[in-house]
Amino acid sequence: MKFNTLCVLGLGYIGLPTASVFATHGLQVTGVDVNPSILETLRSGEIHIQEPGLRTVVRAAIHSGNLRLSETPVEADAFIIAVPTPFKDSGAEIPEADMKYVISAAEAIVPKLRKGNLVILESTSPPRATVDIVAPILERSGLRAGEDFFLAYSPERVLPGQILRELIENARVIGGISPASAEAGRDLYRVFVRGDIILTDATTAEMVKLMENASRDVNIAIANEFARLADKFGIDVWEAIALANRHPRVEILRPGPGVGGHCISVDPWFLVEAAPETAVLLHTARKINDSQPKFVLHIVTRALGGSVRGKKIAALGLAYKPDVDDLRESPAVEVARLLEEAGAEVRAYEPFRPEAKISGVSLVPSLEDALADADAVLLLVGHTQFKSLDPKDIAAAMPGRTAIDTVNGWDAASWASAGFDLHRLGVHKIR
Ligand code: SAJ
Repeated sequence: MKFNTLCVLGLGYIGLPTASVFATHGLQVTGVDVNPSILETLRSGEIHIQEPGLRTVVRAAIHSGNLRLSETPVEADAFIIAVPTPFKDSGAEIPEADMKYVISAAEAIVPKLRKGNLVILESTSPPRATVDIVAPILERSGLRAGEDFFLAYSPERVLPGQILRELIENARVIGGISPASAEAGRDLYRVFVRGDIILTDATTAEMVKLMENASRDVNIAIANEFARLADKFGIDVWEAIALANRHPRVEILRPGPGVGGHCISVDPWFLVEAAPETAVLLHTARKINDSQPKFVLHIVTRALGGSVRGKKIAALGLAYKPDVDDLRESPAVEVARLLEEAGAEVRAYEPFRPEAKISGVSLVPSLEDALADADAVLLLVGHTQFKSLDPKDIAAAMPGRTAIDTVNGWDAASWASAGFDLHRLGVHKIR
């Protein structure tokens, strides 16, 4: 099948790069977003998200005339739904996926849907969403899914920071609600995808995405649990992991202050919510990773002699992982909040977002500001610039001599020789 026109609903982290790359590969694309301020930003030649290289591609797409922007969908050969699937704000122990954006996007397509069209859902969704939620809405058009129009689910798997490269190079799974739907999806993505395109059914494709991120969450949870066990038994977890990973079939990930971002810490809940009695391991992993900031609080409290009250702590890094500016679901933010709640005076410095405002956390605009009069320095994110700090410079910039490293970013010997008492997550000396 050949597609000439495409309508992409949702111009966020996935929709915007996807729409732009299709446009620069010759399709006539309409990018749709319900938020007028996003459209305004894009029209002015700027972008509302941070992603290397994206602004250039978006500008080229708009400049070529192939990418147009609209608040509502238009008729097209194919539609891609790439809207967010957040949680409902219910405060329940198991968060519930909020499918309202997917539902309203599908509803907006209905009046524009024609025989022979293709609709693809890319938003991360609970299992069976394509079949049980999207198909019935689209069939309100009077057309039958899989017979009159094609319908497929295709998960995005790009890594923030590498989106443009991975969009093109990664293998892509396309799950159709019929084999012909999957084939239609393949014909669309072939326009720019250089990686393998693998066809399956829609629910399998939904599960693939959730399983990928849930398995990473479980693997990080075990690393975090090992860090707590190492602390209990008086060993160095980093050394133990390095040694265990010499086994040819073992690959333990890195412990840290917890799991953040909008994917790994979120997606497993879609499975837990859909089958709480079955997804027991996934639920446990979520609880372990979500409680890791509390473990960090425990380490910091111990390092400061049993209480953080009134202690001035320079917290280095608030992003959810190294070398990104994304603060969503960040465990580092949670650690800073917990410390402030416990009475510490935290001065948090995030070099990628020095001006950010976060409730419950005091941010300062420079490293110097964070360190001046600090009793302790706490490394929360392994940003390259933090790992390469010279402990002698830090010693000169702050009065305290306590350092706490939650990501194994600092060399114990050089910090000790600069006069610091260095405490590391997962390392505890027991006499
Ligand atoms: N983390 C650890 N220890 C590790 C690895 C990561 O504590 O050994 C932490 C990070 O610091 C971070 C969190 O886990 O807080 C998640 O980071 P990540 O790099 O694992 O993942 P994301 O959220 O940046 O991107 C992931 C990717 N999925 C996988 O690697 C399986 C990406 O391919 C997906 O497209 C993306 O989620 C998504 O959108 O689902």
